[in-house]
Amino acid sequence: MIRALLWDVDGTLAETERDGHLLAFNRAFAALELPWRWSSAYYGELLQVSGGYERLLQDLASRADAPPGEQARAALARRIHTLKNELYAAIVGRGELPLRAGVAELMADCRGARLPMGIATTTSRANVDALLRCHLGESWRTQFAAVICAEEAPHKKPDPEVYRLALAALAVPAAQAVTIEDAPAGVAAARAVGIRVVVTRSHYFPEDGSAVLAAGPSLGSSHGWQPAAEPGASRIGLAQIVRWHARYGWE
Ligand code: XBP
Repeated sequence: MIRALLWDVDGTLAETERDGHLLAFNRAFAALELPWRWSSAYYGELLQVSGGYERLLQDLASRADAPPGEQARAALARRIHTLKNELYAAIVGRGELPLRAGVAELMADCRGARLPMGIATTTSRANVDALLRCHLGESWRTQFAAVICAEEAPHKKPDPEVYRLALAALAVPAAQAVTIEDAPAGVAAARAVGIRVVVTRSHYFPEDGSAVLAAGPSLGSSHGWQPAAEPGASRIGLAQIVRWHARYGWE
């Protein structure tokens, strides 16, 4: 039995890394008259580091033209990161970042079944607010029983803190929750506390999920899933996730 469905945000609800954060980082560099630009391939490598601020620190540490001292680099990273998040919110606010296929429908399934939903992300709360306000409206927060972001969980994925806090807020045991994730760090964080994971592969994380409930290309299609989804279904709905969860319980 499932008693809660959790959602990761970046890459899972929308292709936020490719179509939002990367653009916003590069626009922040330009606005601050910094000569740096991140390519899509390089950003893919930087995504090994969770957290936009931490990603900036990692990049600055390898640049000969970055400020030499640790404190100066941290201050610059803070400035860039703040501006990046403003520019990200602007991209989202203009409606340029659609939800991934099947996301709105699965949320509607949960609401229809009165299944509590939670957000478990280590992105900043302002970014989550911008994205969900745009797609679910001003009162988006009321649709989620728990919303845990970087502010509550500063130890970022793969640290399990965010999932531990989400389970506590939902008051649901790990074995009765399922989370939707795209990245190995998120899968590791959820699994570390015993939450079963459905992986929707994303642009930067196209690899197969291992040791997960199911992995596939998109909630918007029943094709390409492992284990296979019910034939004939047009998308991955709550009933399919409940079936995968039940099957896992028997093995
Ligand atoms: C994704 C992240 C975030 C975003 C950028 O976390 O690592 O850092 O890339 O957001 P999750 P910030 O997969 O848990 O959603 O700049 O706010 O960190």
